[in-house]
Amino acid sequence: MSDRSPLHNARFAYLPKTPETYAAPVALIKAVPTEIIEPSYDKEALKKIFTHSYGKPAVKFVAGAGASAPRAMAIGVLLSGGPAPGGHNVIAGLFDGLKKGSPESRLIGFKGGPGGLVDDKYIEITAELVDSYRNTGGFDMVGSGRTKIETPEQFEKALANALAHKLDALVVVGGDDSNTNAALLAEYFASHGAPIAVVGVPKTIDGDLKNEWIETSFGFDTATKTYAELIGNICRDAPSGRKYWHFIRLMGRSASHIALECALQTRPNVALISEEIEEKRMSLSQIVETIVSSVAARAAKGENYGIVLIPEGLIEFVPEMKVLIESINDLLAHEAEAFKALPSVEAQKAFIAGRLPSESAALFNSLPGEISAQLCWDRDPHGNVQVSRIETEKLLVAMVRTRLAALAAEGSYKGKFDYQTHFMGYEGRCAFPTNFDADYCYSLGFTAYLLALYGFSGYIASIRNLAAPAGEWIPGGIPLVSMMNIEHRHGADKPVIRKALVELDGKPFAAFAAQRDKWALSSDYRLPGAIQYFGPPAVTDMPSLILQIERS
Ligand code: FBP
Repeated sequence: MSDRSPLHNARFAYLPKTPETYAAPVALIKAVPTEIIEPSYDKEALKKIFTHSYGKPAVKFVAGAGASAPRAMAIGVLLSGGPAPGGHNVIAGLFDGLKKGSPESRLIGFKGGPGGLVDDKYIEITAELVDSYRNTGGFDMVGSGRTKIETPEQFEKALANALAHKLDALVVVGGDDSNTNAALLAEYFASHGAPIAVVGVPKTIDGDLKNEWIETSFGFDTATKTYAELIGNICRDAPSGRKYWHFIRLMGRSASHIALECALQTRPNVALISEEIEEKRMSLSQIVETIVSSVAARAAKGENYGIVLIPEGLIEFVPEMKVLIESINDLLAHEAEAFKALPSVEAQKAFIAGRLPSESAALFNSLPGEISAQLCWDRDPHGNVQVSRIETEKLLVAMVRTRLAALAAEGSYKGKFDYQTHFMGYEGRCAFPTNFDADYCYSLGFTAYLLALYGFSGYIASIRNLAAPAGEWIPGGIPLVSMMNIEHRHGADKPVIRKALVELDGKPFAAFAAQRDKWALSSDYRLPGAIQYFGPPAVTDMPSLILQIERS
């Protein structure tokens, strides 16, 4: 790509800010073990599975003479799952750390995610390659994939390939499922006496890989700022044209952090939060009623326009839909062959409907045809329904229209309802990382290198104090097993990293809940504008509102 945009070229020159400690030579950065952190759930079961990784301490990196002299190392890195802005900077930070430790060190990139490790598809990562990706979005330097390493053969091949490359460490950049894989690989390598550290890096735009130690996953900042800019623009279009309600579905496979952040950024008339809907056991009709009451109240003021934000994962949090989806998942898992052999979508829908319990069948048959078809589409390799392909915004529009027509017939609604639907997801996953994500990712990569150098296997890189300037960030790592619990997946109990959902008693949700009734009627939207990369830090470097509120 020679004809690059001026911004693209300018981003190459950006020097990520890092914790102050990282300015020192590697030999003057030491690892200090701190407290033992245990998982919050299923301790006994996890202790039995992770005999090599359980009960280890957190670690932080501080200035001081290190115990391990930096040496020439070989590290493998792979990017896993959906792209998130900043992935290339993780590789840049890891590469620079390795070379700073010893110019003889090597970095191998496994192509296309975990599948690349199993099938031994790799590239040698050179300085020239890294330089052509610094501070840019995307995962295309080595590619990504969603292969789950689960069969004994896959584990054997992963180990054999890591040994053949004489790796000292493997760095897995991924979300909850991929880091679960990293924890299992670390345990497998250790139980086979292989001296290869496996280190995770917290990635996902969904923001659901977090806890006290992982303050945010990388990519969330850039993705939400990208969506918030677009939503802000629509918020300006709505009162300009005064004729549409905009139903905007936002990515986030399960948790509603993206929808919540965008709501805080833009102040829409309605923002649905899946976790609240589940907790209150709200039915689809009750959700529709929430939207309709804002539509009707605004129509009474002559404002036949507005903004509704819908988290992508909503559908799985509505109790009756959750039961339906689980029943379909079971059916598809057990009757996959018969289902796949059917000649048409209509035949597939009839097959499903005929085998569902009666209440779920009635709901399934009442859904608009395209939604019931989307619910039958293939699951991802981790068994999840692909919510990014289910057009919940269209389902809600159809139900809102029906309800408004009924109210109009009764004479209690006199407005005019017209709409536009939007889905925002892929637009934000490969954007040029914000300064925050560029800095954070580079520092995560460097931290992953230090964890590898000191042999902290089964750890995930952690950087704390993120609401402060980068120089004050606190780098370190925590054992992956401390984030795990046991969940029932594909008919069996499995150790997995627990997804961090929106906490309804947390400060960000409280900040939203305190304002939303006002926003339902108001047209005083907040306009975040486009991401800025150059300029005053108050404009360029502020982290997400959720992070700021949580750490305030
Ligand atoms: P990760 O959990 O791997 O980060 O991916 C998250 C995500 O971006 C979700 O928000 C979305 O539902 C999903 O990926 C879409 O996946 P795909 O890229 O396979 O369409």
